Amino acid sequence: MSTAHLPRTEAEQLSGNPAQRVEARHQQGAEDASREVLQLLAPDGGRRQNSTFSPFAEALSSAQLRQFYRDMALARRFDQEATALQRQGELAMWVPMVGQEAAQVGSGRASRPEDYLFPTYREHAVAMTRGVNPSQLLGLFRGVSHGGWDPRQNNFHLYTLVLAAQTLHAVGYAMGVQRDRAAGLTESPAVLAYFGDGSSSEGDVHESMVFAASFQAPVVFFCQNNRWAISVPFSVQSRVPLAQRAAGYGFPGLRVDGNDVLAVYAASQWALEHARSGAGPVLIEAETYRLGAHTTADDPSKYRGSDEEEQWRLRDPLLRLETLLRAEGHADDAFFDDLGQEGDQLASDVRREVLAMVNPDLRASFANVYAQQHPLIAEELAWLEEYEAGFVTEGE
Ligand SMILES: Cc1ncc(C[n+]2csc(CCOP(=O)(O)OP(=O)(O)O)c2C)c(N)n1
Repeated sequence: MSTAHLPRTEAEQLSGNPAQRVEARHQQGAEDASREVLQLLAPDGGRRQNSTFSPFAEALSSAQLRQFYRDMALARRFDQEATALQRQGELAMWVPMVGQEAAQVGSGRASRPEDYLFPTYREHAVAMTRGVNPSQLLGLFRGVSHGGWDPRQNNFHLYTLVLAAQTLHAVGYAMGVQRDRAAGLTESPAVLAYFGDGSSSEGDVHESMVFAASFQAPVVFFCQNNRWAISVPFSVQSRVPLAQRAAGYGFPGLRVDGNDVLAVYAASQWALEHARSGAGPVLIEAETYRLGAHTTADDPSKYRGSDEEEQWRLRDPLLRLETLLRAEGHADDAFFDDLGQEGDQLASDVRREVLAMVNPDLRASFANVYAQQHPLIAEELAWLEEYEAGFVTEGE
């Protein structure tokens, strides 16, 4: 049927372009919902009040506030060094997280040592709050390791490159925790699963949320909405803020200013306590921004404007915490100067440790496939050895 003679609505008459009308509706919706974003530390460095969440932030000591800043500053310095290493050909690729420090440090610091965290591949600052040596994060990107650290040492799982797969692992783990608790084997750990706005479109996220809700699993889904899934903007991933999706599964969703470390910490503490208490899952959407490229193989100027980046630079999570620390007298120039030196020392340690990494013995991979000897593996190993013996070595 042709629509040429159908009566046009008032909105259609105002704007002949359907795409523009949809975009206008989205923007209106986003503006309305933005009033509900939890913020406890405004971009100007001033505190904001919220009856539920402020108590978590107000309980923080001077030392803890300084620790948050230190975590963010060292993670940023580490990230810059890793980018430099990649540019010098020492890493095959790097996944920068500059801009997302508050979302990562606030949530990481809210977790307890007994909690178990499942990252994607950009959670370097979270890893550092859990005590993972930053150099170990680089083995994967240098190509000398399939992982780089022992997840059980810090209850921080290996990076997952298959988007959203770890949300299923996290829920399975949380269901295991639930059973351990029922059997009196553990106290009450919670599970934290990280994923991005693009990953929210994966079926795995939907399945994991259905299972988590059905089984009341003690898991917190933590989405860093950094606005871009490589070159695809958030507006393509969802018609509503992601936090609103939680209602459809039947658990709470919190929408948080992801560049506000106090709000992220408070929301994460609240959510982890909720999960630990047996009340079931929570979804946190931390609204933040990836200031750099998706990876060092990507050029964001091809798909987004520098004006957008500039707007987000004004919301830098480090600057606003620095303003608070100085205004409330928690830190002075000496603190920031010392931290600068500590960052340079960290960067030089990381560089030294990365350059000293040795290539793994390929044979070790064959030893880890099955718990016991398997004829197929033995056959493949024999083939490899014969193949390598076929090369003439230098000097022969
Ligand atoms: C299952 C799967 N599909 C596609 C990809 C390719 N891919 C890698 S990163 C990425 C975008 C991810 O965006 P988001 O989840 O928002 O996380 P971000 O990288 O922005 O932190 C895509 C599509 C992948 N790694 N895994």
